Amino acid sequence: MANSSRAPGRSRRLRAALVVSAAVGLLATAGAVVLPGSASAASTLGASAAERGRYFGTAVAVSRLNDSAYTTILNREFNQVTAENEMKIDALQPNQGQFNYGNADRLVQHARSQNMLVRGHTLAWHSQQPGWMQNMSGTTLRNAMLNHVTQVATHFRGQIEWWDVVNEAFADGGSGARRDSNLQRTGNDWIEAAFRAARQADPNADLCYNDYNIDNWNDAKTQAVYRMVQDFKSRGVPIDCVGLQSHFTGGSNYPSNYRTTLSSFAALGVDVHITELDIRNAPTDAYRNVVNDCLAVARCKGITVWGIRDSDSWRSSENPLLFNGSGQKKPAYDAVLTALNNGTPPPTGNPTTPPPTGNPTTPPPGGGCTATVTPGQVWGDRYNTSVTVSGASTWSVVVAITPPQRISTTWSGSPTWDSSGNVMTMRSNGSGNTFGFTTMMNGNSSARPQIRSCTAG
Ligand code: 9MR
Repeated sequence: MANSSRAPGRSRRLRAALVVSAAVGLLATAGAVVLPGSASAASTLGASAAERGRYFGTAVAVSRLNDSAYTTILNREFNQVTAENEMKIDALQPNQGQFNYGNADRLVQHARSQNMLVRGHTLAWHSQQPGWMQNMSGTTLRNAMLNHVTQVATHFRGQIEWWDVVNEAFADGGSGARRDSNLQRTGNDWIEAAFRAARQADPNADLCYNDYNIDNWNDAKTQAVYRMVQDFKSRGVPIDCVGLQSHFTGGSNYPSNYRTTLSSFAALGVDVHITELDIRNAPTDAYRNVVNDCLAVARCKGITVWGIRDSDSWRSSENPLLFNGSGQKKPAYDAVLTALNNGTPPPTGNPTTPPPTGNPTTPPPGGGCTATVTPGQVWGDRYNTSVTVSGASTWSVVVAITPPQRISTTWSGSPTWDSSGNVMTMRSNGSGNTFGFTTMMNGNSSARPQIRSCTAG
């Protein structure tokens, strides 16, 4: 997440609520209400990931949104999307100074309508540059790149959870060097310049460096990216996350030290994301391992597969995805869902005994319902709470949080917030009479949520 210079803004809280609404929608679809901290078996990838504080997403080709079989799976299973090509430089600025946001905006609209989070991909890259940019060099190119970063991040401000600010800037092989490119030739500081411009344009988006073949901890390329992130953190360059593309296709396999790689990056103080996962022939073991590795690392925020059906894949002949060309779930799908469902929330600290139930319920006179708090699981940095309403089938419950604690995730209700972000009104949404939420302690481990009111109707 953000470094200390960033205010946890309203848009971030709204996006947190989006994660949850996605889970709610998915749970509602599945006809299940899942209590936090309890054994559960969500029936979709997104719902199961959300229960574990993660997202499960996919790359989307906007043209396929017209394919109802595709969109049905997308909307049912996933709570995060990445534009496969529509937010790349050539798509967004085909002619210098002429921006074309149509397809990208369509995806963002679709995501918002489905309460999905959006990963922006990608602001600066040596590939898929429009012709006019390919022909540039030196200061002219540097300025054009920074202008692109600024314009695009500004256009999407408030709608993008994470930006892949820079993509694939390191060379393959054993050199550990930067990849040669027109951008690299503008000076070694082009990457940090791009991150600074992105932060300025959209202070609430998390900013990621994204690359492939950085999965094996022993690879020179992995080590080189690690050293760059370490350097950025030490000098205050605004970087929040590292994306491991994890294309285990075309010759690169899932490495047994993958979890070490995830946790080593995380130990630098950045989140990690698995951003473009696909695995040749979709072996169940490798897919299961990736999920288990992510769940084992607290800062692994989620997994994005690079397409929905095998027929949608950039490497369709390798059948690397979770659904076959007919849209049916493959064994790898079942392996992933089971691994998610079996996963416990990440070990961010020693689980502690939940505080006594107490009696935090305060139904106001005439409210027409009663809200009863049940404390849930507690970790080092956060805890779950569930609230059960009795006496009404439609209701709104007002919950107050003591700052600096903050609710990061909710489920099985529709939340709105007051301007301070400390008071949440949760309304029933057809998911049953129990809703839940996760509260980040932010240094205050003793305060617990207070129910202010329960109102029927
Ligand atoms: O899947 C994308 C494919 O449709 C494009 O033709 C290709 C062009 O470079 O990019 C593919 O996506 C890439 C992603 O943007 C960055 N990491 C590697 C992905 C697979 O090539």
